[in-house]
Amino acid sequence: MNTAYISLGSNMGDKEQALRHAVELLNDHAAINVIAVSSIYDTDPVGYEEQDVFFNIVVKITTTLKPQPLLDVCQQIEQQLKRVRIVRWGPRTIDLDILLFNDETIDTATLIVPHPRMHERAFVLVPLAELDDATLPTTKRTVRDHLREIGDGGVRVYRPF
Ligand code: A4P
Ligand code: MG
Repeated sequence: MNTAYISLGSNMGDKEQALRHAVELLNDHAAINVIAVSSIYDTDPVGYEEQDVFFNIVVKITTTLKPQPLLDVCQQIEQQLKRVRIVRWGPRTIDLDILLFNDETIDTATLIVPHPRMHERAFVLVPLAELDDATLPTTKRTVRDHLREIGDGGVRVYRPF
C-alpha cells in the first residue's frame, strides 16, 4: 500500500463544489482511499496574478496504484470536471498535483515527484503541514522547515473541509 499527498486547487466557478466533487471522485476510485483532507484555504494567485483567488486543499490518500496510473486518475478527474486551460498558471476549474508518493523521488517525462515547486508555495505547504510534517526526499527538509523559510503570506483558512 502506498501513501501519497495530492494538492487540489480551483479558481473558477463554484470553487468549493469543484474541490468537494474532486475529492469524492478520488475516494470513489476502487484503488484509492482518502484518509485525510486539510481545511479549505483561500489563497492569492501565484505566478499569473490577474485572476481570481484560489481555493486550495491537500488530501492524504492510500492507494495500490503506482505513481503514473495515479497521475492518469488525477488527469481523468480534471477532464471530468471540465478543466479549461487557456493560460499556463491561469484560471482552472480544478488542478490536481501529486506532491509526495511514499518517500520516492520520480523524474520522468510526465511526472516529477516531489512536485518541483511545492517547497516554494505556501498554498501547498500550509495545508500539507496541517496533515503531516513530512520530510521531502529531494531537499531533506521538512514541510515546516520550508514554511518557516517562505512564510505563510497570502494563505488564509476559509473553513474546515
Ligand atoms: N506533471 C509533472 N509532475 C507532476 C506532478 N507531480 N503532479 C506534469 C501532476 N502533474 C505533474 O500540468 C502539466 C503537466 O505536468 C502534466 O501533464 C503532468 O504530466 P498541468 O496541471 O496540466 O498544467 P498547469 O497546472 O497549468 O501547469 P503546472 O506547471 O502544473 O502549474 P502548477 O505548478 O501546478 O501551478 N496559485 C494559487 N494560489 N493556488 C494554486 O493552486 N496553481 C497554479 C498552477 C499556479 N498558481 C496558483 C495555483
Ligand atoms: Mg498542475
